[in-house]
Amino acid sequence: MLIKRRKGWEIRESEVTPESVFMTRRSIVAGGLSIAGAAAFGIAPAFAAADPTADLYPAKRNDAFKLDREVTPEKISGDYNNYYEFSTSKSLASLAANLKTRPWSVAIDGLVEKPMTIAIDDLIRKMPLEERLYRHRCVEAWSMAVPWTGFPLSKLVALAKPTSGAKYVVMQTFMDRAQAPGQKQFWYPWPYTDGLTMEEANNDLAFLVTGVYGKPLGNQYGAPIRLAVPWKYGFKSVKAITKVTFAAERPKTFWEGLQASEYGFWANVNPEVPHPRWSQADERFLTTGERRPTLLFNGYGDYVADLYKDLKNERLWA
Ligand SMILES: Nc1nc2c(c(=O)[nH]1)N[C@H]1C(S)=C(S)[C@@H](COP(=O)(O)O)O[C@H]1N2
Ligand SMILES: [Mo]
Repeated sequence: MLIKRRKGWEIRESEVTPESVFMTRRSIVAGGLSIAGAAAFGIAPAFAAADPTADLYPAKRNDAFKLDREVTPEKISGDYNNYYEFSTSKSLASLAANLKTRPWSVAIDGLVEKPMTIAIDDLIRKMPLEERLYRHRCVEAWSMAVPWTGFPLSKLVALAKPTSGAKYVVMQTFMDRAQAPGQKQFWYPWPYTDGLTMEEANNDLAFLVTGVYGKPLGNQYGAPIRLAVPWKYGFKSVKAITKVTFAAERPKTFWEGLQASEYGFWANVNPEVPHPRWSQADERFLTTGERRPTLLFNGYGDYVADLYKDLKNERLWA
């Protein structure tokens, strides 16, 4: 039997969702703007139109999470990223745009009732998506504020059904040297790995992100799924997660593997504890360059301070 299948470019515009993507496709057709060029301007490249979950965005905003500043414009946050798999420079969106984010699956293993591998679109559709305005503070002192869309990490923990021996949740980024040129640099301890205690993972603030600015997540932000733990320095927020492992032991993280004296497991934001090579007293807004005093736990102490009250002997701040 002959089945007439429409080619990708034959899809009617009305079937393609977000307006910005539609606009981008048109300007590509009309103006010959390249995909890499579009990505460099922080615009979703044309093939993002194929995101199978695009209909879920924008999700309803959860108003419990308030900002004390303006949202950072997408043009700025989308062209100033840390993603060492692609580059150690910040302007890497056009490189990250090359990552194939479908098909994609997330393996859940370790100390769980039943290990599983779940296709990303099945996972996203199982979860209650919401939008949250979060601050983000990099250990390098720059900061931004963005509207993430996603779901609480605690919902993934519940899906995974960890056994009582599980004390940590470990998250790992994809590993593919052919797609991620940075991974050819063998002196980095790839794959990128970080983790949280079970209590941290179940805290309401710990958020798995699948979208931003009311659209599916752009590759430079860590598509198709990344973590956001806004009371910690940004390096804890693992991008492009392919594996979530429940473990009895504290994991060795990517940054500990590189430089344990400077980047520890806890990495909670604290203005009074300097990085060995610079002060953490201020943060610098990406939008304006304005400096402001850093807040303890990046301003999220009401949510998380209790997690640490019995951990006085731990190096909680770096
Ligand atoms: N896999 C991976 N995840 C990562 C990083 C990285 O290099 N690789 N950089 C981290 C750092 S240092 C920060 S500040 C944030 C940056 O997130 P953003 O680019 O969305 O602002 O991602 C974090 N997650
Ligand atoms: Mo960072």
